[in-house]
Amino acid sequence: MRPMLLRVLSLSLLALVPPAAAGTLHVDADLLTGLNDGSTWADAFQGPLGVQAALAVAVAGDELFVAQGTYLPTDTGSRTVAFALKNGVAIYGSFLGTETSPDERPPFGTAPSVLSGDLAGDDGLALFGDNSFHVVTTSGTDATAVLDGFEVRGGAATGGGSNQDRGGGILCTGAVGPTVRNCRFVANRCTFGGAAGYVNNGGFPSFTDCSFEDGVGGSFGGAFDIASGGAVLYERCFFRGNTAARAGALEVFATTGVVVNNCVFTGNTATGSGGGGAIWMGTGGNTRVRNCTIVANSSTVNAVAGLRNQNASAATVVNCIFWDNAGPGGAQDAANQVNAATNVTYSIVEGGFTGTGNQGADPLLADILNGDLAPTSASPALDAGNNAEVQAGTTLDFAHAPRLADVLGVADTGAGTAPVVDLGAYEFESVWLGLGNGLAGTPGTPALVLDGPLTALSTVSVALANALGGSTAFLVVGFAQLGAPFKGGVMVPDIDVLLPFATSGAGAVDFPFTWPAGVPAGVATWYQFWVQDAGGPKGFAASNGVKGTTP
Ligand SMILES: [Ca+2]
Ligand SMILES: [Ca+2]
Ligand SMILES: [Ca+2]
Repeated sequence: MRPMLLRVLSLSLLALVPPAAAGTLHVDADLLTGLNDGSTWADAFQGPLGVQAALAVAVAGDELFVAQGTYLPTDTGSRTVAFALKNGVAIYGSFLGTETSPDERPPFGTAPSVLSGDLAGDDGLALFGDNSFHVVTTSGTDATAVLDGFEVRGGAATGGGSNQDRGGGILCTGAVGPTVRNCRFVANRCTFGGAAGYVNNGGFPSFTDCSFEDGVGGSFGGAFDIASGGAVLYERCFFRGNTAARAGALEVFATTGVVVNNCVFTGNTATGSGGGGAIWMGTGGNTRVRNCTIVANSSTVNAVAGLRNQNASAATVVNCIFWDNAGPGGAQDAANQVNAATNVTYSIVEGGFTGTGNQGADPLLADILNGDLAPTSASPALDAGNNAEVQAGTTLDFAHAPRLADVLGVADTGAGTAPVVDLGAYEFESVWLGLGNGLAGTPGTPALVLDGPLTALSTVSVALANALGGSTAFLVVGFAQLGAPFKGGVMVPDIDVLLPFATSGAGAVDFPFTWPAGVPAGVATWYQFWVQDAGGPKGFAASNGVKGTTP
């Protein structure tokens, strides 16, 4: 190719490329070689200021891939500088530094990327005078501003300027709504409210699979203080070890639309007369607390150590567990769990509580002392919730197991059609779980029950009932869950094995088989019968799906 032609070609190619094309910007705090331009892992932005260097050039559509290591907002010592989220920019952390997609990252916590406000690196128990007022700020952001996979620590909102006394971890002032996932906010502090985060004036950030730990919250909200905010969402979040005068973990003040779903609150403390060891909500609003486990929180002055509601008249609490929350002197009566003004239904409250579906019985959690708050097989929380109050779109529980699962041997005492939701953040993980999705035929909906311990060479009994008599029923077995539309219903198993059976005159199929030896623990299989039945929408009826998991 002649030089002139090459030059013309190059110019024309340049004209086709936008000046700042969307792409991936790599960051690696510990890298010492390469071009420091973010183009690849080998040429990643380097050093503790690498995230800020990448953010400075990031445009909408960009993704930041940030390797493990500790990152600071500034090296000038200025406490007012923060990591400012940007619309259209997703910041992914906790890479090993070789991956090509966020999905390839190791489990969160394996290789943490830390956004630290401890500018002098000297925190210990007392040295916070150098720390950033806020670690993360969100001015002007919507849901396209994403923070995913970071530890956010060391924010110290202890200043006297505007908002400098609130939101040590993340500040959400105004109608901002960033998306925060897989983040661990730890050891943040403030003097006014919201050690991990402060939300006001219509802010609607969402937090999914996040934890808020060891926050020192000043007056209001050891983890979060929401004041006149919007539809803030906490989904599968963990609040532990936070402290404030009012609202040990979460304060919701004069705010409409907050949803707290599938969350765990434990070891939080309110130290003032406002109480609310885990949660305080007040002054209007319609906060919905759903499927939360609120256990072993405390209040040292006010009586209410679990959830205190002061005039949040439209707030509701459903499918929750309140247990071992301790008021002054360690008292653990009903009044120490939730105050009487609160609308609580389908929940376990220690000491009992007036409301439909409520129970006062011990939830029989696995090991409260050591922090295992999942229910055990005898727990009254199993299949005892109200399906109508399961948050729309929720498919997973706190532990990422199916949120709706039927414990086959346990009576459904809650409201709704099986599978009925359990109380608390965890759905019980039985060897056999019913997953619903039956499809009615001529006699109604076929019912499938599998039983047996799923140990080596044990017997598994398979029992189909309420199918069309004298027909053919296909047992579908899968090594994964499909959950796809099929013949007017839902095919639950991914189809790996298909076995035809003749149904009895009464519409039953019963057979045992021997579970093989050598199957490791935690292996799941899915089962469902599809029955030839002209009474079904497309010539078939289906049983509920069943999931078996080896112990
Ligand atoms: Ca410090
Ligand atoms: Ca259940
Ligand atoms: Ca059941």
